[in-house]
Amino acid sequence: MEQMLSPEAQHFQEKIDKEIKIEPKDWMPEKYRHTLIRQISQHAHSEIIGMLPEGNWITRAPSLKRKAILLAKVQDEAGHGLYLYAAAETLGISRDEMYHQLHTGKAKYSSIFNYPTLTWADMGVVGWLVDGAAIMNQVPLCRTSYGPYARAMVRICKEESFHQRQGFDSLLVLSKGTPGQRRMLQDAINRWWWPSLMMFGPTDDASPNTVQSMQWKIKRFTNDELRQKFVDVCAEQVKLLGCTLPDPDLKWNAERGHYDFGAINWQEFWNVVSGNGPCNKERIEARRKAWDNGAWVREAASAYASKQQAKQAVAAA
Ligand code: BYC
Repeated sequence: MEQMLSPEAQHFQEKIDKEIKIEPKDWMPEKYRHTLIRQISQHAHSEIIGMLPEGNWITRAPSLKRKAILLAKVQDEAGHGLYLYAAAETLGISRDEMYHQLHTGKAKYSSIFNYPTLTWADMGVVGWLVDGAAIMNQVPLCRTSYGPYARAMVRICKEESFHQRQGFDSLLVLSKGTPGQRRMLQDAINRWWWPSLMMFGPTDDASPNTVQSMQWKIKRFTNDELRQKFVDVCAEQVKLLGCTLPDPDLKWNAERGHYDFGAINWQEFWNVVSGNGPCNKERIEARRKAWDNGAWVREAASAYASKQQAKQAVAAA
């Protein structure tokens, strides 16, 4: 039997169906608010944690040009985190609470950032595959039903596209380099390929949130649909690098009009998501340390703000 919706819930779903954006002061089901806070805050945390594996290479980039590009990219990720935290705040959660959830392990962030960046080739591969997967997932989010999230995503996607292009550009250079550089490139692809596929989340039949999020148009494509698009694109792009993807089952399927690909190790995925990946502890420790070391800045800023307020109150009296 179809569930009866309250008049507000009915009006809400009609707006979604007509592609009218939901704005912060509009009525929304509590579960919609909760799902958005979960997804947007996890997305913000991923951007901020994502700075760590890349920051690892700023001091070791092979030229001034590559260092400047990497520095700018890492700064962009901080900006993305800030737009997203601001979008989540419009739903009634404070930034301090979101940070607390991250630092105590209550909130997730993308599994991908729990893998180490071992060589310079990893920086290019992260740009190509990780930013590439991020764009595949995030371009549809520019049309997500919640206005502040959709608007934040427009700018983020422009910057992510640039990141992806610079990653591929640096790999093209390596691909024309010495045999050692080509080996380093293939090794980085081998290590990042499968974790990149895991970024899209569990398969649709194992994804508890997809059906409702599609109905609310928070998500515009399912995890498996986006993963397949990503495989199709990468299977062609890798040829330009003269490299291969580490999947013996990767094969064009003319009937489906898509590449078939091998089985993903979901045990590894859940292991990483539940806190036991190669770098989970190191990542959270780095964020906690940054939070603690920044305490004096937060205290000084709020002391300054109270002083200014007091001054203004005296002037107004
Ligand atoms: N890692 O029901 P599901 C980036 C969790 S890119 C960790 O399918 P949903 C960047 C999921 O949260 C990366 N956890 O969930 C790129 C859920 O747990 P809870 C960030 C994952 O939300 C380059 C459970 O598994 N991008 O930031 O419908 C440089 C069941 O999953 C993962 C975004 O966040 C994962 N890979 O779909 C720098 C994009 N996958 O919360 C930075 C926005 C799933 O129920 N997010 N889980 O306990 C989304 O599009 C969706 O949230 C997802 C998951 C497709 C990721």
